[in-house]
Amino acid sequence: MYNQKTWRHVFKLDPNKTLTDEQLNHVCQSGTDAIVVGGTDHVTLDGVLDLLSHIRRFTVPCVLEVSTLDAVTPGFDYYHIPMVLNSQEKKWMMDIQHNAIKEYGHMLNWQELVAEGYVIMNEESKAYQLANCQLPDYDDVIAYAQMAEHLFRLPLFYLEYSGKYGDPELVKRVKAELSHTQFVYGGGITTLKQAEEMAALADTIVVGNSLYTDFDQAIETVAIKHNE
Ligand code: 1GP
Repeated sequence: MYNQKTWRHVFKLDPNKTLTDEQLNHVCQSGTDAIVVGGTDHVTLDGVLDLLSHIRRFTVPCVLEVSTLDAVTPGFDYYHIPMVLNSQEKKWMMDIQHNAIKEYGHMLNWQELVAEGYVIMNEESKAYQLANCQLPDYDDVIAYAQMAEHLFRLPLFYLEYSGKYGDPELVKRVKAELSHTQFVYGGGITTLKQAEEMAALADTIVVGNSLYTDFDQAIETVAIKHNE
């Protein structure tokens, strides 16, 4: 198994969005540490399988971020299970996961499951709206990070600004709270400069949407790894 703790740069591919085969090859061979498959809208088993079969031709580690049970399939290296800490509904923190374990627990390889403490900061994002989130202030976020590290001892804490570039000051404050829990930042990274700024503060950065809006610039963000 791969050591996720060392991952610095990750691309997230959305099964509901399209890249050409050539672009997908490029993503897989870019030198990124891993590819996460995940999305919010219209995530189907066919879409997930299409991406998986493409990515699996390469050696890059591949993770499914589980958003709907209907689109879960074997074959990924890891399965990230979001627990939305700032959702106002218990179901996004606990019940969906509980139902999944009840139904599939007998066939799961527990080593492949990784719980992510998720805090969604962009009110405009689909994930924020779907999970009926409440916008935390900075002290709230710090307390969530402390819960992830000290109370739940979660492997991952994910500060999710999906579609919006976050506040480096907050990212810095969160990082100061996390040492065992891996700190993942994602949201609005479109340029190498932004990638460098956030990678200097978080353990792992995630680049998603910009692959679909400015592919070449998105690929350039992998250069954070060469400069270290
Ligand atoms: C989304 O955190 C990731 O889940 C990346 O965000 O799509 O804004 O790059 P962007």
